[in-house]
Amino acid sequence: DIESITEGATLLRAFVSDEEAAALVAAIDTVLAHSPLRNMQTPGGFRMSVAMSNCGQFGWVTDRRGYRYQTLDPLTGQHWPDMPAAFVALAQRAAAAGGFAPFLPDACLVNRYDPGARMSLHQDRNEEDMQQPIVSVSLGLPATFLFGGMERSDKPQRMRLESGDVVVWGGPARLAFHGVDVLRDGEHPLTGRCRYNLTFRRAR
Ligand code: MD5
Ligand code: FE
Repeated sequence: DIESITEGATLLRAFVSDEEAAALVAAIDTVLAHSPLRNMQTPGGFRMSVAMSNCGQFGWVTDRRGYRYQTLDPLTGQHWPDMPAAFVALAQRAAAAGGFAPFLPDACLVNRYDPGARMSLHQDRNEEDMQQPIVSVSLGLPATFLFGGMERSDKPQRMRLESGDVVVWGGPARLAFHGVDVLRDGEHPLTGRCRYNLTFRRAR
């Protein structure tokens, strides 16, 4: 089913079937075999609790020098692996359902949350064209997503995101503050003790 979160943001509950989800996790494993997960450093010197990697032409990275997109994986010195065809197809299908066709993602950030991992409130503002949406796909353990407002001080709305849920973030919601609450321990048949989130972006 399709739910509007706010203007420009659409929640597609159970958009990914169990069968498609299993294929996505297999494709994630292939991506991670080339560009492994790592806990990046923030510019302030903190280690992120979410483990990250990327696929596609550009990858999002952070280190002491700042946040940015780059074509090379700093861990391997190689290009990020190609975006699997199943990723691109899903991102385009979801963007269309959210009213943002055509969408040609050139970056996919792979986030893995282990129990205890969280993402503090932030805005995604390293992409060139803020008219392009971000498509976010949740797999595995459920999470409490924090959807804030346009000011960091706005009290966030809490939303449970489950495996197979997809959110298309565009329009005025594109620059809203958001985060993910501490992941609770659990076991999921698809992923075991973790949550994956794929975020599809148009970086350039
Ligand atoms: C996650 N990841 O669940 C989220 C999903 C990230 C990140 O936040 O930066 O890797 S993406 C959620 C998102 C993107 C753009 C705008 C908004 C939410 N929003 O307006 O709330 O790992
Ligand atoms: Fe974000």
